[in-house]
Amino acid sequence: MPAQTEKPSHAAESAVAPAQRDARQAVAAGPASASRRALLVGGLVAAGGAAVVARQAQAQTAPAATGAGNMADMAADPYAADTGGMMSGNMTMVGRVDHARNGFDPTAMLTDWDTGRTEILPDGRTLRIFEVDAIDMEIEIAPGVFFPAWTFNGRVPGPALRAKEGERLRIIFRNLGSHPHSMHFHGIHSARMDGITGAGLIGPGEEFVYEFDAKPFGCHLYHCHALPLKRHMHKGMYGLFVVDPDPALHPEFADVAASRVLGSPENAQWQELAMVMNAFDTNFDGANEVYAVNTIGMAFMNAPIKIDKSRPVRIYLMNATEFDPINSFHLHGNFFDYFDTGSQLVPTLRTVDVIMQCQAQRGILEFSFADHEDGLYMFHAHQAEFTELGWMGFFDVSGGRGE
Ligand SMILES: [Cu+2]
Repeated sequence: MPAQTEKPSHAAESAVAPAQRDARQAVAAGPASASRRALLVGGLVAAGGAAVVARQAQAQTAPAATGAGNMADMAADPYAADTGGMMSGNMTMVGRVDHARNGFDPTAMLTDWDTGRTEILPDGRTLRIFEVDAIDMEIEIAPGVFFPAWTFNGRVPGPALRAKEGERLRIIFRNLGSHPHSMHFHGIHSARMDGITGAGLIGPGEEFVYEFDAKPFGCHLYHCHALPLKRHMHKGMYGLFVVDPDPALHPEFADVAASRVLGSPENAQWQELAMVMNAFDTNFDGANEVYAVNTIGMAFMNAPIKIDKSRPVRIYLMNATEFDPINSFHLHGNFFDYFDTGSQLVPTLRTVDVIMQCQAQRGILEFSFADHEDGLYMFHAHQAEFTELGWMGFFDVSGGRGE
């Protein structure tokens, strides 16, 4: 396996956008504790033209809460800067990421389930087949901030795979990247299918077929298990793996189970969203500079998620953040029920406004805005630093179907 160090390499150096390099040099002498905040804000200032000029356009369309501050006038460390007008605007990212160039859009990812293709096995069971390729790709994670990612199917997070309890799953994995990779599924499978060395970890140009039964139902994680693990993880090699419960196997909660089966009539009333909390260490110092849901910092500030308040909301939430021990999800103006791991049909927590997830933890959130006024309802990590570095968004709640 090619050696990869945790120190910045020449390859990593060259992959960092010029603006980032300039910013890093500017803050190189500063205290380590200030570096990642300074780097990001400094980087955005150094990105210059596009980011700063775009603020004008954004201010015309962004919700009032994001009102533009004068980022260009800020010192490298925002906490050392004059705080006049810094309530929110100065801490947000300005400009827009080019989703078309990336080839994926965080908004589209919310509902873009990959259900593969199916065949019927001789015993009558469904065989569900997914195809996943590991691909090296540079992606734009914040306006003007580029990151040399390793991806599953050219997107970060990887495809949100979705199956039904009891199906046989076959995942055809091809490594088109430059390093050894694997797919390690959290769930139940044989040792031969574990995605570790000798069990489906493959080199560039190789292919492996993982096969196992879809169980238990719930909201699971898959990720690459090549070493060094934290590097492969944070490079973008993770995704949601959702197994819908089979209502026939859960007669006491058949209605609840049916509501989770993608494509069922009971499921149709729900607004289901796939959200992966993630972050990026853009200067390879072992700390993150950009935080997000579905990769793009502040994506859902720029494009609030439309919610029809007559229909309940269900979020499949996962924490794929490396380097920081925990991440969290906080909802404004509302409370939600939480199903830890999603592998049960009654909530493990009821009526909560914040849920915390450590690395690799995941679960299902359910809530409704049925009795609320229309408006923009914020959600974000409750680690304020994560919020300011990109992990913040709005639900745009309005009238309901037909209004
Ligand atoms: Cu990998």
